[in-house]
Amino acid sequence: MPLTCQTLIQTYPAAWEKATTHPFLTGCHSGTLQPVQFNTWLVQDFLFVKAFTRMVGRVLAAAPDDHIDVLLAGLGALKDELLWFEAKASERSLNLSAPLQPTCQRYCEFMASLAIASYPVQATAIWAIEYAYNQGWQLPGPMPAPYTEFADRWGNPGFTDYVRLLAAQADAALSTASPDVEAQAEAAFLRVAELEAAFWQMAFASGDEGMGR
Ligand code: HMH
Repeated sequence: MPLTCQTLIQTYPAAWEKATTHPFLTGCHSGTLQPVQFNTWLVQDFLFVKAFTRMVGRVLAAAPDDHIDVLLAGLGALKDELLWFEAKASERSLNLSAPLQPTCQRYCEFMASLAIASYPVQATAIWAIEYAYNQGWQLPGPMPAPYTEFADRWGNPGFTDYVRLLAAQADAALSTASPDVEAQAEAAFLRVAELEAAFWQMAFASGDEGMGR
């Protein structure tokens, strides 16, 4: 039986749960998150999305003809998303040319390393990255202001459909993959899960420095 996205989720429920549930997200839901925590996430996620956009561009270059349309739509949405991040940062007077924190840096390096991976591995990673936010922002339930629009960006029905199309494309690519490529796709999925959990923790922990905690 070929590897599929659904198999990955079912095989590694604990890793996926850590990727998609975190006190950062429940803190948004309950209103207990501190502004410094959210602002750190906002700036680092802008830097992340810039690197992710470059990754999707590279994957587009490797994609079969019938996968171009979905990836191109994804890139169109990312163009809008980068402008939206700039607007949100400006509302909060945040500096988007801040340095990457080590966890964000690690995630960006992982995405850069996928340039030499084969297409089924790349397609699996893109799906996992988008599905993590699609689930993570929705799982706590409706988010209060000012987080509503953030939850909606990755939880809206159009984005959910896009993630389903990404899963279908990853499944199609995996259906003819060798056992070695399957193993690489599985490793990429687990790496995304680990980096997602670390990314939430990076933002959640900010503000703790030098406060004796
Ligand atoms: C860390 N993972 C992270 N940020 C994002 N914006 C997404 C996934 C979804 O694109």
